Amino acid sequence: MRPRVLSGIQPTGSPHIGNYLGALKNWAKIQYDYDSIYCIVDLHAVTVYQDPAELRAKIEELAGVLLAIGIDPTHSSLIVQSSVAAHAELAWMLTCVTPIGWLERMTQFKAKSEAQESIGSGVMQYPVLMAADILIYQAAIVPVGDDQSQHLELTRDIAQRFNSLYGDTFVVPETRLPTVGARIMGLDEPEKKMSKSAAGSGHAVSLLDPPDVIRKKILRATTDSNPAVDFETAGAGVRNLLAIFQAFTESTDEALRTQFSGMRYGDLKKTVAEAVIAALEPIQKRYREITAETGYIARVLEEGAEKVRPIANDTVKKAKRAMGLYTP
Ligand code: ATP
Ligand code: LTN
Repeated sequence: MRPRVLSGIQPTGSPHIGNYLGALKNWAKIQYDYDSIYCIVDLHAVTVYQDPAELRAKIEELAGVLLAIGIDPTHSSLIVQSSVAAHAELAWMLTCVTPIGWLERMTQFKAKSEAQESIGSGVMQYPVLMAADILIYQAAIVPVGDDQSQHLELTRDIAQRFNSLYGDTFVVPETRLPTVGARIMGLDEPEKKMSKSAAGSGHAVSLLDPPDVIRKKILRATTDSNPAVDFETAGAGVRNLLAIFQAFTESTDEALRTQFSGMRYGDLKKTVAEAVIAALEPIQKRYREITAETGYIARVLEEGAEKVRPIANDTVKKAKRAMGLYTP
């Protein structure tokens, strides 16, 4: 049997080029070599308040985008996390083997808990649920962006701890990062990672942004006080634009240097904007086709869930047995 791949994305905000270059592009690429399951993690989204009607709409929109970027339901299972109840069940079992200290150390937890006065305890449990998403399918490989590396390390620790307490139950998964584009930065704030939930209209390029919006956002991107590209001294903003271009066009380091060394920032931005527009055009076209077909997305999600439920239920049964929980 082919090794299994699992990854997830939250249905919050609009998926952007950081999500695409850090994770989604890889998902589409590796689905032909592995048994792949891709998950819209709505239970993770509600760790912070979401408007119910908006969340519902975002789940379908995201499913449409995932199909449009090339997730092929005849090769991969595309699922919504809450439609496979066993994720939440396994998360409880894993919660019980996870020391609180491990969760308090997570940088995402620290950032989220410092930003708000009162938070739901789900914000702390977030990485345990993520571990459940992965371990429940015995996934060997998890393709994500760099910001998820710490959560993946925690998943490995949880799997190893469970295995050593209760006997070999879970595959210990490996993180798969892209070589270029693992951490795309905000266009307006190149010190911060591009994020769906960040405020500011110039922060992220959404995968569904029309060409004139993409152009405007990239032309306004923060650079530095140099006039033109110098690979030795370029600041974070310029390095980010170069990374976006390289990841979209798959240029080699050498080709990138030849093309951009000494190029004025105005021209750099125009070149990057046109490359992004060209890469997103076929995705947007497919998105329009997919969403025009009534009922297609709902069908794909239902078939996906049906296909993976037996795998998830098997693992839960195995984990219950290992822990001595009642399994008739
Ligand atoms: P939010 O801001 O709501 O947390 P997000 O933009 O961080 O959203 P997620 O749904 O948390 O998006 O992440 C989906 C995938 O995209 C993950 O694999 C994550 O590592 C990757 N990813 C997110 N942001 C970036 C980025 N700026 N660069 C590269 N990869 C990213
Ligand atoms: N926490 C992840 C989303 C996520 C995920 C997963 C990623 C939830 N479950 C399982 C990989 C595997 C994020 O991108 N913020």
